[in-house]
Amino acid sequence: MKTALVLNGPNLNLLGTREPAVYGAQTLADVETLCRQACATQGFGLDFRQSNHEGVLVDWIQEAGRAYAAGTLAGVVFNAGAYTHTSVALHDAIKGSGVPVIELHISNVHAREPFRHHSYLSPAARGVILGFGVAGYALAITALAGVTA
Ligand code: CA2
Repeated sequence: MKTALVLNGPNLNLLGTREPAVYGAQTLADVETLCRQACATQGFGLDFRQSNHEGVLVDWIQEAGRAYAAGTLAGVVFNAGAYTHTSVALHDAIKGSGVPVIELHISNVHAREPFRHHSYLSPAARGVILGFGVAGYALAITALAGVTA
């Protein structure tokens, strides 16, 4: 059974505690449950992680590249949070890893402040899903099932 790695970046540990109008009322634990169900449907195991630290996220993408090359990982669903809009390091990590990454955003970043309109991740990502609330995580896992090398 292959694994889907779901990575969450800075402040996503606060999901469900503030800004429900933007991000909804579900917590990150709820999102993990939703992802587990979507993975079961696709025949994937789930590895679900969150970090507030850019370097940790870089390490996890590099680790994902090794697991993908070994054939144990289907790919990565990545909500990089605000690092989406700032991080050349995450762009480079995704490109260098060779692992298919689906960029995911809960909100429609293009309908928000201009500083959220640019993503350093999108050019390195296999695809992007945004604006569907936390349901987007399940959509991204379904999309991973259709991703081939
Ligand atoms: O829409 C998304 O998923 C974002 O990646 C969320 C990031 C934001 O910086 C991106 O522009 C879009 C922010 C995540 C912070 O989440 C919070 C949730 C509840 C309370 C406070 C922050």
